[in-house]
Amino acid sequence: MPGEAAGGNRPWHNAAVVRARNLARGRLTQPPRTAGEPLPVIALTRAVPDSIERGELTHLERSPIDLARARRQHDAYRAALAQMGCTVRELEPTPALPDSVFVEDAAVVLDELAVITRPGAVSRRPETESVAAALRPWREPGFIEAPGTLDGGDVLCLGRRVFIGETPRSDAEGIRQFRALVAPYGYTVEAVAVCGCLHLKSGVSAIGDATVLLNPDWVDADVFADYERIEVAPGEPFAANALCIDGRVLLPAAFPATRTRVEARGFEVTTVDADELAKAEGGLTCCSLLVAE
Ligand code: CIR
Repeated sequence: MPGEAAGGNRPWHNAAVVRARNLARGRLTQPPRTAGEPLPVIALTRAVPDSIERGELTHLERSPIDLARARRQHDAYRAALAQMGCTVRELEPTPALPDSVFVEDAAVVLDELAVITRPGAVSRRPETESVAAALRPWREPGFIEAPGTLDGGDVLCLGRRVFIGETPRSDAEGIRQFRALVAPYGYTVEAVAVCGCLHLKSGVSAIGDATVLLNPDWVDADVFADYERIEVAPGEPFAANALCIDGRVLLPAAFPATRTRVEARGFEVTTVDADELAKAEGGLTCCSLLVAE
């Protein structure tokens, strides 16, 4: 947990946080780090619960999940985050909540506050309480309240522009409430249609603040005309969900052709096997919450 920082009781407003934010967003404004030097970024994760096979599914047929393999892949994911410089911390396990490994959906962590969501799936609503408590030392919470719904997987932040997928999980009221919470800090919020996948970030993710990786079959590429766009390779529709930290990109190993495309645009790519959690409709961004210290 953070101690008293230079910013007094608002440690998230100090210069180190601005630096960390830029790192987390992939801006290469920092001098090269010594290999192994940690970033001021905490990655919160939560263990794969025994109950994961009973999780929500929207666009996939249910198929058996090999729990041991899912846990090995989750461990490798955590190791990759550490390798990328994050300090990885585990939230309290919640074995009875089948989708609780997908911590991204319970909160959206911005520099100034953490928006605690109200997930669209009723079974997922109990996940938020422990996430809110865990984030409290770093960020003031703001809450999405009934009747609004919002999943963190629908929220894509590119600098001060926030895009939110209007999906069965995130409704107009949830988006309205999110906008009201973040507008005082200078963020704008745009609702985006999503078709054919679970969340907005299943179809488009940020590679830094200036580039997006997207699947144009699921998300209208024109919405992101102001950004450099990289399209997923044919035959790899699920490759659009990548995690970018400090300009380095983490992609599932199952998408080599998309990896080649991302590398061709100058990004360093690391891969992890993630196909077991993908059976539960989870991608890479959804298994962590990144907090700039
Ligand atoms: C769900 O349907 O809610 C989970 N089975 C998967 C959530 C994945 N979350 C994400 O991509 N942000």
